[in-house]
Amino acid sequence: MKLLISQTMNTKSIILSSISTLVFLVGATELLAQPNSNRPSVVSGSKPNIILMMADDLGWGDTGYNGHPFLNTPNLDKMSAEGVTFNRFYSAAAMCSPTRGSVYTGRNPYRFGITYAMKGRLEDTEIPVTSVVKEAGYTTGHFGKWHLGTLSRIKGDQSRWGSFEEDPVRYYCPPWERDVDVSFVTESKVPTWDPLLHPDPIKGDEVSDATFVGARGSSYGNDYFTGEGQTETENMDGDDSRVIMDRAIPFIQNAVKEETPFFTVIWFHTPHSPVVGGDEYRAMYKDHPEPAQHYYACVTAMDEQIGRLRSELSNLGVADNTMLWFCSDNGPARQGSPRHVGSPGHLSGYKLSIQEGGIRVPGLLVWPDQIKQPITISEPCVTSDYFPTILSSLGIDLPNDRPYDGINLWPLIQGQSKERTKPIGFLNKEATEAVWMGTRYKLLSTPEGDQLFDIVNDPAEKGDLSVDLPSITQTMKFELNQWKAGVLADLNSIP
Ligand SMILES: [Ca+2]
Repeated sequence: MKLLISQTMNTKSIILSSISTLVFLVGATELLAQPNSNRPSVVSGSKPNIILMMADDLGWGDTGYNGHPFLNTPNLDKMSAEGVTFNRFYSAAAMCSPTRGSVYTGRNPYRFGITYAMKGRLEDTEIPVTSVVKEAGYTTGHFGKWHLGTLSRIKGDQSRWGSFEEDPVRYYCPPWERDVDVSFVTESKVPTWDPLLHPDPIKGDEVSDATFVGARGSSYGNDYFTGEGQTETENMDGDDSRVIMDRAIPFIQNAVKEETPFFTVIWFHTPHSPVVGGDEYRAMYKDHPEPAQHYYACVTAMDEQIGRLRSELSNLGVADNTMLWFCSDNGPARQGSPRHVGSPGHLSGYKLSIQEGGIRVPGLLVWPDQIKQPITISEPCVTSDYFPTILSSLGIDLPNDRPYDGINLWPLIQGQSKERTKPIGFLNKEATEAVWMGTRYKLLSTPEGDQLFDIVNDPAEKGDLSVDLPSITQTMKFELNQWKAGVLADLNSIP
């Protein structure tokens, strides 16, 4: 089959053919298309709607269904009770932008230069999932955080730092130039309550958070864009998750009205800093310290909007034929603010660490047409898997001109496969630390040496087995080094 993907920004158009453009790279077998038997049966019928939701810095332990003692997340709990709960769902990185890049591309973010926040962009040479589904007849929308490039070319705009501030033209990459039909997006973080305005100063916040310096009620400095030079200012009060959902739902309603399958990305800012909770939600946690109330309040407010979305899908009669995914982009933040009280649950480490607490996050899927009863999957799965899994569900072969780090998850979900077919590689901010994640063992490689953990029986990474199990350690180290060399070669090839 042929898949024609036209890039709107540059003149480049990529024609992919499963025969003519097969390029043999390192690990070419991983480029082969998934057999048809690994697809859900829906591919022969109507096209399912697709919604990808993601929280920002929500920890593995920050949901009721994962055992939080008092945080109210009834709608996430309901998704867990009805669909697939991924016990070992990983963000591709321990921080924001890289994970987001993996969702759009199915590839490790180092392959295309998004190695940190405000660094890199969704390069023209990447194939965004939006381009693929648009080619398949979908209408596409992105609502909330973007973080995959600048949204304006103006220096000094949008509270930037790093590469985005140094060269906003080089990193200009808005969703409307990546086959997103309807955008309502911010370049980076905003307060989780009254998103356009500076909140009250947060006592104890580190002064290094420059975007916090501003009088209460003054402009926070980040805008919601709907197109080039177009920003929205109306209906921006209160809970930011509501503000986002107020745009996502009309997009879905319109798609249903026009009988067009929809692909919707909803990336909440919650519970990333500035963490601000509304009074009515804070009242639910009045027995807790004031800084913590804000965190729990904004998470519960986000959960409420997820419930609102599910009700709307039911009202529109499309809930059964919609796959609705949820995850977080990295583990909970613990630095910078007394309001950062997120929980990694029983795991060690936090955001920015490639210990489990920094990368293992809540992972959920409901799709009533295909998933009739609750399932728990304990194999490792990762945000890079969305791309191949979505393509498989539409009957589209993976492009075969580049390596993909993600795999098609349907065989695991449908019980045809009991084990993940290949390990997952992770790199930290400077690629000084790396992880090779297998089904049972996790190799953690740092400048101090290599550690091997039985991650099934020791999820808190307390007992290093590298001395006791030298053969497994050496094999995993060899595979990790091979993978890392390929990824860094891709990184170094970016102009
Ligand atoms: Ca994040």
